[in-house]
This record gives sequence, C-alpha cells and structure tokens, in this order.
Amino acid sequence: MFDINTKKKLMLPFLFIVAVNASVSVAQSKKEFLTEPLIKNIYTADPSAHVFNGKIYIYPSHDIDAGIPENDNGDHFAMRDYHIFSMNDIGGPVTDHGVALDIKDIPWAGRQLWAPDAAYKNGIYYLYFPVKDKNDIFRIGVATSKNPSGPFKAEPNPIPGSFSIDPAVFTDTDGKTYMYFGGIWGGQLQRWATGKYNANGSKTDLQQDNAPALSCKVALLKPNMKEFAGKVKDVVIVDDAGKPLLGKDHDRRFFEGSWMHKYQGKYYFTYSTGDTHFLCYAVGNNPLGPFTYKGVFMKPVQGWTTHHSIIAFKGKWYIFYHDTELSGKTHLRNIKMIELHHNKDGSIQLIDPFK
Ligand code: FUB
Repeated sequence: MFDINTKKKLMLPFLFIVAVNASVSVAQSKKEFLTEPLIKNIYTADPSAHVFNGKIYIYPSHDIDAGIPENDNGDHFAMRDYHIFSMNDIGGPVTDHGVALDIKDIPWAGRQLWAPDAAYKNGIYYLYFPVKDKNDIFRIGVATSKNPSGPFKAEPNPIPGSFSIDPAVFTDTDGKTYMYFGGIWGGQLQRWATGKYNANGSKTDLQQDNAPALSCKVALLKPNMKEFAGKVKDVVIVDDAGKPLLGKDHDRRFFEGSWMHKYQGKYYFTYSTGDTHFLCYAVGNNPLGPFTYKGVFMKPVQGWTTHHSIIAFKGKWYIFYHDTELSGKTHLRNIKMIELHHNKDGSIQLIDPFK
C-alpha cells in the first residue's frame, strides 16, 4: 500500500502526460469550422449551385458508404443517385427534393455517379453528370426535366466526344453555353493525353514535370444543349510571364473541379489542385482562355477532395464547397456555403475554412 503522498509522486509523470494530451485536444478542438453543413441527414459533396426562378438550387453528388477501400482511382466514391436541394434565401431552410436521377435509369452507365452540374434553356433544365460506362471509362451524360429539381430523364447515350469528369456548364451573357470538364488521377483525364483513350496510361498525371500540366477541357455546346458544337479545347493556365503552368507545379496546376463565373467583364476560371488541396483562380478575357493564374482563394478543407461552385444571389457572391466535418471520412462529405468577396482590383479574398 502507498501513502497518499507517495501515490501522488508516482502519479506525477502520468498526470503530466494527461495534461499534455488534454492541452493537445483543447488546441485541436479550437480549430473550429467556419460554417455549418447545409444538409445533415445524408452525405453530399461537389455542390454546383445555380439561381433559377429567384431560388438557389444545389446539384451535389450524393455520397454513400459502399464499403470500397480508398485508392488513387477514387473507387471509394461509388455514388448511385442524385438529390437536388433548394433554398429560398441565404440561411433559410434547405429543401431536399428527393432522388432526381438514379444510376439504374441511365442506360449506358456502369458505376460511380460523380460531380454533376445543371443549366437552363428555353423552358428545359439540363442535368450534366459524369459516370463510368460499362467499359469503366468516364463519360459525361445529360438528362432533362421541365423542373429544376427534377426528376430528370437521361438521354440514351453519353454526349458524343465527352470524357473524364466534373462538368461545369457556364452560359455567357451572349447566350452561348460552354462546358468545362476534366479531372486527373481517378478522373482519367491523363488517359486522353493523345486524344484517344489509353487504358494503360498513367494512373495519376502525365508524369512529365517539365512539360505543361494537363489542362482542363472546354467545349461550346450546340443550341440543343446535348452535344458539343466543335472541337474540345484545352483551358490553358499561364503564369504572369505568359508561360503555361508545368506538371510539377502541384500547388497551382489544374487537377479537377472547375467552375466559371464572370465578374466585371472578366472570366474567372476556378479549380481544385487536387493532391495539394487548394482552390485557385485564373482570370481571362474570354471564356476559352487563356487564363492567367492569380492565386489561392480557399485554403484546404478537412478531407482529401475540395470542390466548389460560385454564384451571385441578391447582389452578393457565394461559394458552395464541401468538407468532411460530419463523418471525418474522405468519401462521406457534407456541403457548405459562405459569402465570397471580390476586392476592388478584381482579386478574390482568401477564405480559410476554419475560424
Ligand atoms: O465526388 C467525386 C470526385 O471527388 C469529384 O468528381 C471530384 O471533383 C472530387 O470532389
């Protein structure tokens, strides 16, 4: 038996360790998230937001746990349907409109319904979605509805000439509509480097550090919104000296998750740097680029992926993004939003997703 003082002495190192651990966990818990998840009852990611009929509609991925181990191919992102959400106002309730499109209703689909986007023209809403076909090659499909919240009916085949992932559809003030798309690694863009699909191509990127980085792609859409009007082009991002960003420039080069917004006559091409987890922007004078790299506008979120959209609503700008606050798991994400500010010189104010 120890007397109480001996016991205290013996306990000292233990108490010190406990105290250190307690202060670590206090420090960690001080890293507060900047915003709250918009939806808490299901997992959502890759939010593409649009304003239709005066309301905000959000077209996200619907994350599920399919029990597939994590790998660089992104096999663990095994999503099977889309839910669409709407908000009448910022901070107001978010309505879940239920399943808008299910993978079983896409005749050509194999697996993995990834980040979608939407557009409107002449009374019809268009939902654009990437999914692997039955040969396990990502293609981009389109589905239509008379209602922004669906349900959507998929076309029988993917958009001819489409490939890779993350369609982002932008209609310019002159009425022309463009689709930006592509993503490296699991998004397979590197396998299309020669213009044809190479199943044995690199699993990550071109692996040519001193060559220009792989580019996001852009295509003008035909007025029917279901086909590309011409050739698919590279979205070239250049540095201040006008030189294309290189493959080794992982902090700045394009990886996936592109978006386009127009601000004071300039075209803002925004995207994720993937393995370095930044959201960056590059600015150009027309929707086809080239775009000059300007900087990071959002620091890394919690989670491997970072994916966003930007809209103007009632005179202010907002970014929609995701993190893994609810689950702590890479493939089970939750969407969020926060105001985004452009400075007088056109630069975008940096957002830290933590307080
Ligand atoms: O949701 C699956 C993929 O994760 C998306 O297509 C990427 O942009 C990344 O967010």
